[in-house]
Amino acid sequence: MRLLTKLVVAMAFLGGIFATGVAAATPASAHAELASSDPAQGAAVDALPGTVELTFTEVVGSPASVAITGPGDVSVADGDPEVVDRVLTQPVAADGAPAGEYAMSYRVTSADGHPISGTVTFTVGEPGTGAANDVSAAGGVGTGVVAGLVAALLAALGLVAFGLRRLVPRARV
Ligand SMILES: [Cu+2]
Repeated sequence: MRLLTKLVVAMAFLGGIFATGVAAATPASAHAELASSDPAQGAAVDALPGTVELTFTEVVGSPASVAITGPGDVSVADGDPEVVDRVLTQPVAADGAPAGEYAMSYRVTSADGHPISGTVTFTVGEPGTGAANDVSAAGGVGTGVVAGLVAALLAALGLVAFGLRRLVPRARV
């Protein structure tokens, strides 16, 4: 009977961890998030494009701003961004821009009035660095949640196994 009780407690524990993980993975609010960008996060492009685009999961609006900085803190955003529906377009002063790492730091207003912001980084004119394959920052949140869930489940299973190992020899005696 004690074994059964412990198993029930273990199952409830596992269920609790699973429910917590699902709750954490569900978006807490409905405001817009960055869906994609051009250049993409971690991309390596041959040359700085004349415009950059940021596409969001929902309609966004003003106030909106984008700062694009490159090597030596050079600023290449040229004028104000244009926001149409879910897409923000920012003109870029690309002529003579140096090669290297660039960061696009955006700030837009979600349909519910909340400001949202973030940074997309990419590399200009340095092919062969392997940076094009690095999309970890864009997709990292979902992967992190899954990894956390798996780790929690493994830990819980370890506790159950530990409990069974302690119980089973006693039951055989
Ligand atoms: Cu919101």
